[in-house]
Amino acid sequence: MTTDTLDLQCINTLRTLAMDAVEKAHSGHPGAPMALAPVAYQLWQQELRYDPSGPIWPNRDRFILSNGHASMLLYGLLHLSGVRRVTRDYRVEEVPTISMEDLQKFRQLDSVTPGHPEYRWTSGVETTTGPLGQGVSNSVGMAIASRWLGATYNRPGFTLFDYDVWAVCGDGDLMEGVASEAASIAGHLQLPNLCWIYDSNRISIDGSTDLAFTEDVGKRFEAYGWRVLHVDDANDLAALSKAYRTFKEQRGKPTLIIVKSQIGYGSPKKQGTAAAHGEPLGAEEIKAAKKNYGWPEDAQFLVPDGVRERFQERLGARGKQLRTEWEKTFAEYKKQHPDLADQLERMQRRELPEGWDKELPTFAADAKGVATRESSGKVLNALAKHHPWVLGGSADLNPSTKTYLGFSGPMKPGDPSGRNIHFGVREHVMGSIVNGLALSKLRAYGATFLIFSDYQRPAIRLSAIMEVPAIHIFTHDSIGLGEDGPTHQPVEQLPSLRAIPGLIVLRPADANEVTEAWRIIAQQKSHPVALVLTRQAVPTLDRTKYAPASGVAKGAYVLSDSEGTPDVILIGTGSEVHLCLEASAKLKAEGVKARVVSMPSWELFDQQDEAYKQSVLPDAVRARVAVEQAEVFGWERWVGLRGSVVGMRSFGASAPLKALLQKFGFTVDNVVKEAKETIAKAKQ
Ligand SMILES: Cc1ncc(C[n+]2csc(CCOP(=O)(O)OP(=O)(O)O)c2C)c(N)n1
Ligand SMILES: [Mg+2]
Repeated sequence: MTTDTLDLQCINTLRTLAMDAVEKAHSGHPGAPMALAPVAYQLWQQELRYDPSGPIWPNRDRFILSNGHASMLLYGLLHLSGVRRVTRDYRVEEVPTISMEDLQKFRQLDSVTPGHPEYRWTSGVETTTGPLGQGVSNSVGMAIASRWLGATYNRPGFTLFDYDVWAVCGDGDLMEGVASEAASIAGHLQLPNLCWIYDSNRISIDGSTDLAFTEDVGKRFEAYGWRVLHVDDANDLAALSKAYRTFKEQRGKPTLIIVKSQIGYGSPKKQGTAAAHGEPLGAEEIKAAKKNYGWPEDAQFLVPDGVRERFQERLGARGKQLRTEWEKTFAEYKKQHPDLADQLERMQRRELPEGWDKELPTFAADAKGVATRESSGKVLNALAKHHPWVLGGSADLNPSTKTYLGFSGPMKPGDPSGRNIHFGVREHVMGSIVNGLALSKLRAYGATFLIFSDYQRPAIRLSAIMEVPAIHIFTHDSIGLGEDGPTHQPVEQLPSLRAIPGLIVLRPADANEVTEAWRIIAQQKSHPVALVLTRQAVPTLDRTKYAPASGVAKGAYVLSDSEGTPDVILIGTGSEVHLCLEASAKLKAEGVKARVVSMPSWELFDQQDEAYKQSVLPDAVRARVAVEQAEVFGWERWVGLRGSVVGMRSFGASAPLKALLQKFGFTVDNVVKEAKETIAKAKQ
């Protein structure tokens, strides 16, 4: 068999596997894989520096399928190239990540072939895609990571990091706003190692892109500072190769390759129509398409002889050689640069570097205190100084979020080693880039005002689904920010972040709780964190008088207690904890026994055993008052039906802080009043 015929057979295998799997599942998207099979095949076989037998080799090229609805294309590639399964503790097993049986269980319960590709669930999937625009946005984070790692860890004679990031995307991806943010910052940073391959089939779900998407995408990307290449036919392997080569040889800026394709290629009735997008082709149409491919019409899930071998001898052999050479280089590097090698080994296992916490500050008691954003800035700098792969930035709010690393410089197009990333006013892609950096094993953070968490919620959610320890920092966390008014005052954001499964929300009460919060953040391996901080000063509590801040690790702890069983428990978070303390003092003076609980994290508290939970919130005390400058939603879980909440039930208002606290009831008198009423109610 000639080379060309076998290549075509491999491509048609990818196509027919997708058609058969979608048909068997009675659901899925056959059309894009049918069209894109040659595009992905040529890339994997000719260019991708990837070793199926070592799929977590750190310098591998990253391949992202941003149009995640075409998941069967990726599953087919992972299957045919024999990518191995990797365990949660990073062991590569002698088992394929996707077996033939797995392909046949496409979209079924517990299978490793879910509807859209999921990182952590299926080895070989580099990021979770499906929400259009996210994959390409993650790719920018990965490309930044490759450059930063190279600038930080490569040494003369040791090129440890120079990998490329390839992302396949569709019309939908490029219609999404987040992809525009991503392309804009990638162009600004002149990322030379980033290549997006755009499946320009001029079809999306509603039909022709003439209905809603008619701009000149190429011109738009040129304006962003990208190189734009064109391939007029997705089946033209030589033209594809030429474009891939141009990307690799010319560099200097990111590359967009616009590939014209026909969705559902080969299907006589559905090719080029939206009908090939999101449903099985049907038995008759599949037969007809197979006939067009020169395929046995009745064969199902057929992998002809020679196909797997072809993947082995091209992608497999090249990848294995590159990985083996890299490992040799790394072994030598380890001898000459043992400290750096140690960092890289820990990084790859998501472990902490030696001495990471040695300068974490403790803050002296101070009644006037300091904003938690301020103390967080100090703690972050102290952490990052001894934790070399902590990096990040803000969405154009550094002076406000206090997230600048003073000892490092900005990341720049010509100098990718800076640990301060200026994301610009691009909150959404900041979240997605942070995810891309976290997927590259860096401890990345992005910061903005809590109100704008809404602008990056899709990325926060995905960091939780992917179980990556992304760090999302939010300052100006309540109506307490004052005069900027209700557009800037978060109300429902805190409860809505708490609703995201797996996300740890931390709202520390004072500077020492901030230190403890960062201690917890640093130790995360598979949970993203939202760190919620004040704009305004809060007292630094006297820890000789109150319980130590290490209680933060348990999510909630008794900060100050009454003698004997309390009449009421006041539960506060963040800036409201000191208010609870003041109220408890007043209650005490009036003969009412109050306990104060600081509850920086619901999620961490929920993970504690029953005995601990009871020790903090005993069933016997039903009079409980939660105090928090946020929508009250969800607090009944902790205060119970007899409890009450001093919180927000409306949007805020533009006014000086004092007036707002008065208006919305965040005063000692109001908390005292609420406590007494709750005690009375609980007795009924
Ligand atoms: C953010 C987001 N919005 C909507 C969808 C639902 N959706 C899935 S595919 C698709 C159309 C995508 O069109 P295109 O990228 O051109 O893919 P093609 O049909 O050409 O394969 C839509 C709207 C989604 N997955 N993500
Ligand atoms: Mg399309």
